[in-house]
Amino acid sequence: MPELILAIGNCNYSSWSLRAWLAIEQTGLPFREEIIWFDEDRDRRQRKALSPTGRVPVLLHGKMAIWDSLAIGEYLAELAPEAGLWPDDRMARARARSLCAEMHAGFPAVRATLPLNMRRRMEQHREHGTDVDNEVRRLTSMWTDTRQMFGDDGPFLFGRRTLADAFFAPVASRFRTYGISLKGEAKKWAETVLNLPAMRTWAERANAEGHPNPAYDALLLNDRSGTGPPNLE
Ligand SMILES: N[C@@H](CCC(=O)N[C@@H](CS)C(=O)NCC(=O)O)C(=O)O
Repeated sequence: MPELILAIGNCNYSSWSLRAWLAIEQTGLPFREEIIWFDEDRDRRQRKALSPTGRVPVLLHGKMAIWDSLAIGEYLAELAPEAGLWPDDRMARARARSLCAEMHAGFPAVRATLPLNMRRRMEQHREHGTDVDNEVRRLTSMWTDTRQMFGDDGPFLFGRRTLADAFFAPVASRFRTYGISLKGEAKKWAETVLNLPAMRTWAERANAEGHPNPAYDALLLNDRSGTGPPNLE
């Protein structure tokens, strides 16, 4: 099989890279990483050379480029069916796909207001606004309902670990960063995912990698004056 290469951005800021990385890590397949630092590639030149959208993540496999986290997840699920990236049960699988699709297409307020910043924590409490609050309610109720309906066999959304956990893992990290507290099943799930060895590894890398983005870091200081590069969700 040709080598798998996953191009990603900064561990600290790139939530979509984290989703694809968790998925490929779950497959156990050997892969190589190509890191493209956002601050060193402001005009997207390196990313455009690899990815038709100029965005990461992109998975390179032989002559193929597979871009966009959802397509990457589907490709990896086909490449390594034994890894169980999707649940085995058809109804559970349909629900997992709905959840991933909703995450992929939705939650604009959380994405815009609470960007991933794994190594930082809010310095003082602040209200995030109605749109964020509504999305937080939707996220926590979907995690809770899914755990209650499908979570009997383990601590993840569908019991054992699937792509759905990878898709929401960056949200659990955002909630920790921005001081959004959780209860019950949602809290237990978030703790499970944040303590996954793979998540800890990614967080350690985020701590060590440098390449700070002052505009994003300023959001943690209640200073909203900075403007970050586009779409660093
Ligand atoms: N829908 C894409 C989103 C990819 C995306 O927006 N990636 C961000 C980093 S997390 C990016 O490359 N931003 C840089 C840019 O837009 O120039 C996916 O699911 O992979």
